[in-house]
Amino acid sequence: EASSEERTLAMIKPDGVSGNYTDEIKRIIVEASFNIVKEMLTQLDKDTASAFYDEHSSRSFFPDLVTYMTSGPVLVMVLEKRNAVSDWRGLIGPTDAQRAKISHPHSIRALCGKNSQKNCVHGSDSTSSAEREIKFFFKDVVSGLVSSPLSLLQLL
Ligand code: DGI
Repeated sequence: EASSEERTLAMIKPDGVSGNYTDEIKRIIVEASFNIVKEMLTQLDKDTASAFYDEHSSRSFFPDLVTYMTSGPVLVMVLEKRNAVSDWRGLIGPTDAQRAKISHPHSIRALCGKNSQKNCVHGSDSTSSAEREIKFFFKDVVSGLVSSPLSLLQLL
């Protein structure tokens, strides 16, 4: 029933888009019974990538992470199904794609990730993260009022 549906934020990161994995990943998404309710192809700038990963801002890998995330277009999607958050995390596999190839060989990160940074896809890690991240990318179209460059892209 509709009330048990849950939403999560998924992203195909720059290496996934440039490596032409978008169609295969979307096929996996649809076969796993997710609905793709919103999608947006966009290029993250430094401020946007930094804000998205703000919780990691003190980590040593943060500058490299921001450089990577701004290195090319990303495909941002809102996915919907029952247990969307944990089901999508299960499909993408562990953060380190090298590990994923061994422990979760059928996961998406095993398919197209390279290592713990270039790991091809993102998934919200909790329902509260999902809510924040969906708002982060898709909040700004209210009653036809456009208030940010991101939402302009969304309308194209
Ligand atoms: O939720 P995840 O993406 O699985 O993992 P996370 O929230 O711990 O980290 C977010 C992103 O930060 C991850 O997708 C890639 C990057 N990252 C995490 N740990 C490392 C890392 N990048 C590098 N270079 N080294 C790391 O140890």
